[in-house]
Amino acid sequence: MPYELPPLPYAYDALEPHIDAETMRLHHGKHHQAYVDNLNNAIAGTEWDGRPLEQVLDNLDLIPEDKRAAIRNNGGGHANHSLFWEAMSPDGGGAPDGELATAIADTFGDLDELKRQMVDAGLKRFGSGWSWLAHDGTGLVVVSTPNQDTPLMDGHTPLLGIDVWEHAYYLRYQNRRADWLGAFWNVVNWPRVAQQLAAARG
Ligand code: MN3
Repeated sequence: MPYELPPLPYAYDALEPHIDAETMRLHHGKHHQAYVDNLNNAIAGTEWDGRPLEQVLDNLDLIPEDKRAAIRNNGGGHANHSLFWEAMSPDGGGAPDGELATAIADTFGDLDELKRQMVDAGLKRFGSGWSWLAHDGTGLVVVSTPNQDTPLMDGHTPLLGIDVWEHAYYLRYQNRRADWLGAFWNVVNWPRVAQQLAAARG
């Protein structure tokens, strides 16, 4: 069973004006599709074909060396974008509640400090990568990863990732990554982030 591009859970123009429809169309339909296709091509014929992606990405050292880089980059790309689409919503923004709000307050003091740390992590990521809120097994952490690396590769649970590849923002924001990182909070889907936290805590 090959990996598949998940349908976008809203229309391409649903996140306007914060993310433009053309960016969404290319990002989902071309970039993410390419990660899926390249992952399927790389993993075909290995014992890892069809395994849960989280399991593959947490065991990269066991992948045949000639396939490892392609599976790392494209498997990571598939996992990262699958969560990214769900972690945004046309009804997003605002503030989290419940256990997620409590965890953020306990770890960061308040939501503004979490945002500040994630924006900072995204701005400091040289080149392409992601800014993350993750659960490391004991609590919440903000980290950034290069390329399509994911906290899954460290056995951690990604709760929320912001894509800072230029393809995520360049059409609307050009070189202004800080503007993209600021606008993102208008579409963040906190209930979906809370689901990830609940899963991480088992
Ligand atoms: Mn991307």
